[in-house]
Amino acid sequence: MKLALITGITGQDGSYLAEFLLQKDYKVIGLKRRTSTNSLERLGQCINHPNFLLIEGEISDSGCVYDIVNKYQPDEIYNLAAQSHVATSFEQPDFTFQVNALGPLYFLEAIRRLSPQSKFYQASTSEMFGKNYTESADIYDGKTVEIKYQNEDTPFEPQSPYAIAKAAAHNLVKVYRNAYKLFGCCGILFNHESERRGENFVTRKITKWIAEFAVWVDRHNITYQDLVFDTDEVYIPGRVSQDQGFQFPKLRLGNLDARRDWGHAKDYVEAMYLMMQQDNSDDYVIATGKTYSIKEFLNEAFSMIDIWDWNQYVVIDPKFYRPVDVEYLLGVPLKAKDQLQWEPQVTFKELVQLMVDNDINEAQKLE
Ligand code: NAP
Ligand code: G4F
Repeated sequence: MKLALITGITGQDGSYLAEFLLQKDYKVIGLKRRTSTNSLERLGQCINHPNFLLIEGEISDSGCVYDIVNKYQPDEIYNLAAQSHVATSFEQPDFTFQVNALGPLYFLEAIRRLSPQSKFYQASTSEMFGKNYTESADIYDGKTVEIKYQNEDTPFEPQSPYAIAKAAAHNLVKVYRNAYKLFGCCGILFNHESERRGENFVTRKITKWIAEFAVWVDRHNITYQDLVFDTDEVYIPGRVSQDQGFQFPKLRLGNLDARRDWGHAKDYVEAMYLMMQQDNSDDYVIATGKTYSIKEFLNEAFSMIDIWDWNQYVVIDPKFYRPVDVEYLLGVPLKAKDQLQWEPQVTFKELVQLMVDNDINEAQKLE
């Protein structure tokens, strides 16, 4: 039985990867940091599994990382723990760097010194490309069409403390791979979402708002045509506007023009596993090959509750703009397709539908 250590076990990817590896008959050790409240919501399917062990640890504490690697000598280490919110990294750059860059370094050192047979996976990110992309031209219907994309050969030009820290970790893995012949691979994953996505990432923020709004409309037995629009709220006319029950705050967002390549997290954790089963370690872009703007995500998500013009439900709030943003991401995962036989299964439309349906179910359970 193979032993895998997963850091970031309480996160979106950690929980899906743990389920995936348990199904493959691994023994899985999940590392969580100490928190004062329970953060095990995503681990419902693992927590009582006989081959699952939850341990406590902090990846920005070198001694802690050394002890864990030394004690368990895992066959595979998946380092998914991170301060993963790009906007937060502008507010907390020091903390972000400690967790996202030094954390992986401590694992690499621990492996080199204490457990050199352990394979290491690092959660790299498309954010490392920053504002950079590769351009090529193709002929379609006799016309020249410009294509902009990122793949393993596109140089990084990171635009945030988050991306700089991730790029540092990415390069460290390369150095340890070359210098010490460790098995260290990096998945350059483009955005991936799910029903378990954190609620302050844009997709989940949108689907959760839509679900709660749809349930609110339903509970008041009204139609969208009955509603009145204020600057910040939507409300039911003829009712006392100060009464919270009859008004609903609009959805507040920042930059709607940025484009992302969004896939489903379940597909992406399978790619992590496949990278670790190769004879030689390498880096792979994991993406869908399609890009959509936040506006297009809004179109799709609002259409699922039969709203075709969402403009009057959304407020642009400068608070959600970043000092600099990554405007364009479209990954070409050809290397993963050729070498790992990996392809994404869930389409953009299916992803949005899964998230909206899940959030409507959740909202209906609320009082
Ligand atoms: P997530 O849901 O935010 O999960 C992050 C995990 O890291 C959580 O379990 C968190 O614990 C843990 N963590 C944070 N700081 C820690 C620390 N100091 N010590 C130990 N654990 C710590 O992120 P995700 O979406 O699953 O992403 C997984 C990894 O992939 C991250 O490294 C992220 O940067 C990277 N990535 C994500 C995407 C994406 O689109 N999802 C794309 C590319 C790369 P708490 O629950 O206690 O906060
Ligand atoms: O959902 P986001 O916060 O994801 P972002 O910044 O792309 O980062 C995610 O994907 C990365 C992979 O490329 C991961 F490495 C990272 O860990 C994380 O999982 O923002 C997406 C876009 C941005 O352009 C942002 O400016 O949505 C825009 N946006 C507009 N309004 C918003 C909002 N983002 C958030 N979080 N909240 C808003 O209200």
